Amino acid sequence: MADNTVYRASTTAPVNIAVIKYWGKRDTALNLPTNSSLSVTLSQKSLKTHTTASCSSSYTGPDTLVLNGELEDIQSSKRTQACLQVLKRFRRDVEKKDSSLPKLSDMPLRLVSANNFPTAAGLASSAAGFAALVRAIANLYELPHSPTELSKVARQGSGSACRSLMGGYVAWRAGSAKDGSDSIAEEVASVSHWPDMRALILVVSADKKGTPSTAGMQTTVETSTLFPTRANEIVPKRMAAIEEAIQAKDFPTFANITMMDSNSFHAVCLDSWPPIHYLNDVSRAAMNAVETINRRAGEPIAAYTFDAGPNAVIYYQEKDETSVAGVFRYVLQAVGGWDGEYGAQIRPNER
Ligand code: 2P0
Repeated sequence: MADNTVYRASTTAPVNIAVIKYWGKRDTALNLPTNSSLSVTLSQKSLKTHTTASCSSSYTGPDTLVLNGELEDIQSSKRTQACLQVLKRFRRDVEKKDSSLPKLSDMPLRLVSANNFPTAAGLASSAAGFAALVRAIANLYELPHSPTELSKVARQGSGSACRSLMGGYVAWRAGSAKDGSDSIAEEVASVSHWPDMRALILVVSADKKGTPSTAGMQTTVETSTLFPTRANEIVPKRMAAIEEAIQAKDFPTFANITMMDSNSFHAVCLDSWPPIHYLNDVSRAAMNAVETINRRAGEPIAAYTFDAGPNAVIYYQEKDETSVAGVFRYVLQAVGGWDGEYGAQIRPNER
């Protein structure tokens, strides 16, 4: 008799927001970066992807993914296929070792995924998306692999996804191996190490971004004259310095490096040809507000950072909640840019 059992696993994955930005690939097929990066994983109470993976021999047809209620074309997505192939190979290895296990690796997969925030609006949706996809299938297949091993799989889906498999403060080491074996994510500090850290997300626009990251970073690598200095000289120094600041819970240093690296990333975008613009007037108003807050405080108590879109993420410490989050509500209401939907205090997240 045919076994029609449906095997199923669900998971959620958090968004991460980089303080040292990933921008540029040295290998586009494997998603190997030109420089290391470092991020903070945010609480899943506010921003997350929920994914359910199931498989059954009663399913017919190819593997499918429904994202936010719509069927995605994953057959022509090389990145998704790369992730699925590696995970199926891992499962086959497990099945070879124990022949009593069901042959899940031969069954079609059904993936259903939903974000609780705007997709592709520069809020790292691909990071949470691929991290959730890899984790859900790894759970379904009961794979014994560590988060660092799985980070290599998620990286092939979307570079920044490798950082969403861990909590707290996460470094993605660029590595140097051609096959990407040393391009991995690792936790540099847990959330409990610096429990006062907060992030304020200002959704300036929930529209899809103008220049997708993958295309944008290739343009930068190919055309920006400032980029080699950023990738080879500036970022390695900043990686070391910000890791030290995190270990020492030195917020002023953390803040200065975070803001400088965001500006450096947007500078190489502007230095690309044709130029890439992600910031808008509301973004610049947010930067000015942070500068004013820090000037009044006499030291950095807030740090802005912007990804591939105009939305601002402001890092600060809980003790400065009133001086930072309170001021933002007021300033952005005045310029008409306060959405408020995600203008909540967000804690970093433990995996
Ligand atoms: C980051 N970003 O470090 C940087 C900062 C955007 C600006 O990672 O091509 O979606 O899928 O590897 O991961 C966005 O790039 O790019 C990104 P792919 P991804 O978070």
